[in-house]
Amino acid sequence: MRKIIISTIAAAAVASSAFGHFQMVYTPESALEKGTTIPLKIVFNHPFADEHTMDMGLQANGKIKPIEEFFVVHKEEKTDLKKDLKEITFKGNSNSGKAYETEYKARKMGDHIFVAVPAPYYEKNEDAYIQQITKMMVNVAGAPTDWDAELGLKAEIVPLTKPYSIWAGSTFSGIVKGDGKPVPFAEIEVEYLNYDVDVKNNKMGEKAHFEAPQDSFVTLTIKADENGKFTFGIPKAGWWGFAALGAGKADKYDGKELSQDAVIWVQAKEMK
Ligand SMILES: [Cu+2]
Repeated sequence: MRKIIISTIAAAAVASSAFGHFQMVYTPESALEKGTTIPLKIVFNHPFADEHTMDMGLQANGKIKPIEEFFVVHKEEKTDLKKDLKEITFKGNSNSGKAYETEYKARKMGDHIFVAVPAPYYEKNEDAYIQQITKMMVNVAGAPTDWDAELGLKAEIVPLTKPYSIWAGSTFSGIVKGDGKPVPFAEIEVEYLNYDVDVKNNKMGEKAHFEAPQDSFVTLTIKADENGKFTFGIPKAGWWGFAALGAGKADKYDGKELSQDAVIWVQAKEMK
């Protein structure tokens, strides 16, 4: 019991150092009618307020480290996509950041799970690193194949709800895992992608969709239960990001504190 109390406090300490950062792996549409080529943007920002776009892989010495891994899993087969990535500058509403893009031929029916493992990012304000291991998936033609797979990532949210078929007003559930083990009482930040993404020009739209009535609504915080499981009610259609802070075991990098987070993106649709 004592151990649990200590780890809860430790998680809270990490939370304040990594507030509202979200690694995005973005494509406009996750539930595709048929096979097609889709754009993918890998951007590290704050999706609700869009007040800061981070340079992915920024180190304490000011250098940029390239992304560590980017791959897709389809019918249990892993395909490397890192070699296809192009470096881009992505323009947010207050600054620009170093990011990546590619296109992917989502031809085969079923689920295509994208995984990005960025190099740790140095957050100067907190003198600490953040590494957000991120999952996003698309489905072609409706038949499920891989969506609930556990991929054995160092930090991972395993979905219990199909991330591409969620009605607005329903819920999303998942299990937070670190090195394959559930993370009890994991702290999870939840943010809404509050702007359109201009995939042609690699920039955020200028108009926010919703306003936060108070600061605590910008980055919502929920906690997993004792088995690492959580459920969140999705109020509106669009993309929602979940970041389980410090879910991974690694807590040091380059002689500094590291928060190794598990991120997943889900897309809800309006009933109409
Ligand atoms: Cu930031």
